[in-house]
Amino acid sequence: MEHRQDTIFALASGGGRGAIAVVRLSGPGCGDVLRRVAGGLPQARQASLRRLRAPGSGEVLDQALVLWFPAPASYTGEDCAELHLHGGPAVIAAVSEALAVLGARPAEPGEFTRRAFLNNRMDLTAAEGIADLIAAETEAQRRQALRQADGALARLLEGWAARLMRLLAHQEAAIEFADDDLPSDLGDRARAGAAALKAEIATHLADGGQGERLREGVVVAILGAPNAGKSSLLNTLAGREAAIVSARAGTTRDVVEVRLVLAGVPVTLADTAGLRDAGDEIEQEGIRRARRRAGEADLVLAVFAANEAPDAATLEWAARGAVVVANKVDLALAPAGIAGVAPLAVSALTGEGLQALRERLEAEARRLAGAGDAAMLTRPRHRAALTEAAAWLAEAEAAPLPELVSEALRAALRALGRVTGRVGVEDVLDIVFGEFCIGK
Ligand SMILES: Nc1nc2c(ncn2[C@@H]2O[C@H](COP(=O)(O)OP(=O)(O)OP(=O)(O)O)[C@@H](O)[C@H]2O)c(=O)[nH]1
Ligand SMILES: [Mg+2]
Repeated sequence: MEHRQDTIFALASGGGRGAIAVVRLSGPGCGDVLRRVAGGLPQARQASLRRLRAPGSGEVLDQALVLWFPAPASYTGEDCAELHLHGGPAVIAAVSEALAVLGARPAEPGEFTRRAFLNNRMDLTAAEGIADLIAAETEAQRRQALRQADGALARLLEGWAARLMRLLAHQEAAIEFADDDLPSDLGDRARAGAAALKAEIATHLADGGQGERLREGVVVAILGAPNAGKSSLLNTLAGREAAIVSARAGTTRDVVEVRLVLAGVPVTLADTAGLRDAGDEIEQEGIRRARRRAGEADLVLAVFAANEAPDAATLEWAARGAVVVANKVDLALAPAGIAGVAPLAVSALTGEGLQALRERLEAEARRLAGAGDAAMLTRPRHRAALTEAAAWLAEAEAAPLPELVSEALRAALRALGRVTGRVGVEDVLDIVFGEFCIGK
């Protein structure tokens, strides 16, 4: 914040060689830099082809498309510019050098977006959405990030904040202007409003963590007895021989992970050592790792061989909501039900049932992580602040004195404001005076 008078620049496109490299600038010195390096200011928001020259020597450094975005209608809200250079490392280096000579400095990570936030071009959740959009690797992640960058979460939160602000205004009015001609049930209305808002926030908190999961990816662990065909299933789902398969029980020791995209959701599929009591110390360590991985996973695939009785671990995980898979149905029929649910009958060898297994995994991925098309909480800090806001609303609802209701509503508002980065309770008086015309 202390350096906001600086003019900053950075390579905005990826590193390495490319047809085009985009260098972006922001800050009060942008216009000056353009005049000196590009021979003048181009028309605002229109691409113009310019020769870029080194200050001093006047040597031509590149022929580039130059864009000029005067404040405040720019990404950062400051004067901004873009130089679309030829994408060679020497071009980028020479132009960067020229910009530095003219007094611009390299930007710090995230500094453009930070300035956009500080200049009220976006709230914190939109800034996070942009970071997520740049990091998005799958379709559902992209959708969720774009929605957040577009302000969907901010709008939800600001809607709640506006409601809360009115409740607070009513409550304050009831306290401050008790003798005036105000409706007598203002305090009751504030409490009822707090209860309704609390319930609404609670439904968003009860989203099963979908938004966070979609950002982070879903972890699915494959667990079961030795030789059940776990590694074979991992390989078919991954479409490559990621794990060693053999007829010997106890082949897999380490956890073998592959990354898949299912229903637009990034999924880490983890194959683990077959569970049994026998085996050497290496196998036993593998089994410990298997159990730990399953314990941390979002979903467990409990696999057993259809030609053998389901093992204890399969029965246990079935009871805990695992997806139960009977493999090797080319050798025997799968049992009708385990913990009351028919297992998915598959054969990693013949391919039977694998399409159904894949579809089931896609459905589970969607259930766990959503499709990215609602305004979701995507970070623990959103959840923490909303949990706090809901707690303060509960406090407001139950508070015995008007002043305490008021204080709890203020605290709830501050908690909400932390998520968007716009903490403000000053506007309360505007509402009080605007709505009730107190004192005219
Ligand atoms: N008939 C038949 N054989 C299978 C099938 N799936 C796997 N196998 C065979 O079963 C044996 C064990 O397969 P793996 O995939 O290594 O089994 P695993 O569960 O990973 O075994 P561990 O790593 O030892 O726990 C291998 O010989 C596979 O070829 C199947 O669907 N049908
Ligand atoms: Mg294995």
